Amino acid sequence: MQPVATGLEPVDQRLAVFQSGSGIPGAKMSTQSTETLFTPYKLGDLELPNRIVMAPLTRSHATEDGVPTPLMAEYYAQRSTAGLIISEATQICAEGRGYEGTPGVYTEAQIAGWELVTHAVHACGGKIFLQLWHVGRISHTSLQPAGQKPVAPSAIRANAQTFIDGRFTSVSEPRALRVDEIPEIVEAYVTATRDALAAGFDGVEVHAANGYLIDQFLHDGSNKRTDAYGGSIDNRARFLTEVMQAVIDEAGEDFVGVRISPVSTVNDVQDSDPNRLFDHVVEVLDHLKPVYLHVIEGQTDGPRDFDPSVDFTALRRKFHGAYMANNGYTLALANQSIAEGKVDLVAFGRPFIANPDLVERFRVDAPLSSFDPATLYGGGAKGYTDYSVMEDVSRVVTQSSDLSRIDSREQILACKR
Ligand code: 8OZ
Repeated sequence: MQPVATGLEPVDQRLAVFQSGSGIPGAKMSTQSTETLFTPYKLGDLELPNRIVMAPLTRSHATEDGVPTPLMAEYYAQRSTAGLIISEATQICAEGRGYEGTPGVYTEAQIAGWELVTHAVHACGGKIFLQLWHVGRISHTSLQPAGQKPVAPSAIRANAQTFIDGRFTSVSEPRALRVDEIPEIVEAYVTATRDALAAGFDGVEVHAANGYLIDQFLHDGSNKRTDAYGGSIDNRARFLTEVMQAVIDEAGEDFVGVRISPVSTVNDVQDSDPNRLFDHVVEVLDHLKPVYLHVIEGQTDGPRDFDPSVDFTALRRKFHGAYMANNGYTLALANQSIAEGKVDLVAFGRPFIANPDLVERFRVDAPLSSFDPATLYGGGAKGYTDYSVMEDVSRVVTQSSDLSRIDSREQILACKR
């Protein structure tokens, strides 16, 4: 007899490592509340029904022109039970593009495409922020306007790769931005914010993590400038500060979040003193008062204890707004961290790929499905909008004569919650 394909594979082994213990060295265990991932949360003006955030996930399903498609609207709507969705990283201008298939928010067609997404998510009762992105040097001349060099704080090529024509390719050597070009980029963040809000987003998140442009300015390995944007930590944080101030001036502080990755070395960023750098960055951000601080704890998509010299609990105490934690959280660790008051919101990335109903699965502590790495980037509906929800599984299991999956489009139209 053939085994019945339930669509429910074992819980992702990667996550099991973090199942026990707080994972944060030196964390206090004393103040314990009864709050959990399912305790509603007031984020600025928004009433979030739960603390489960869908983290930004690059899936490369936009058109060649960076236009979000109806399939993308379906994908996000399927995941709208998250307390908040943060969109995949979205380039704010043509020079900010570093990969094939990533969306933009700088043409009318792109903005109209995003409107489909926000309408679908809102129709299903969800909330969604747009992640604003400029890749800086993590790009290739073939992806840049007129085949130009990508721009960066300094003309230092990253030891990193991008994805072009279905293959990994080394990124190109960038050129250093002239100081008079920087205000234009800040202005592009402002325009993108305005257009995002016009497209119906509930807010925006500034991507200052993972070795992209803002992070390249922050780190002394990639920023060798001798002007007001390089040298001291204060100077290296100037670009982030200007972008945040301008975006907050446009949207209002309740509608702006920011994502950082203090110890991650992804995309070849290094710093001689990450502790001092991010102490300062968090102090600056606290002063600017974005509604949340989204922190990738540890190495991006890697171990949480990658660099134990940075104490995330201490970093969290410096920021007085909402603290959104990310990276390798399980249901147990998330609930424990919320109860201990260490975090307010928890962003889950990869678990949302194969579990569109992650919120429901967490509610009943159901096993999680694993995603297919072959369909992580690009392609069509397969491995994107066709992952099972729990009802599908119970239907498959209870009506063994009918093994077909419920059409996911049907699920969205019904907006089962
Ligand atoms: C994976 C592939 C391409 C880009 C990030 C925007 O790391 C990304 C990204 C992730 O923040």
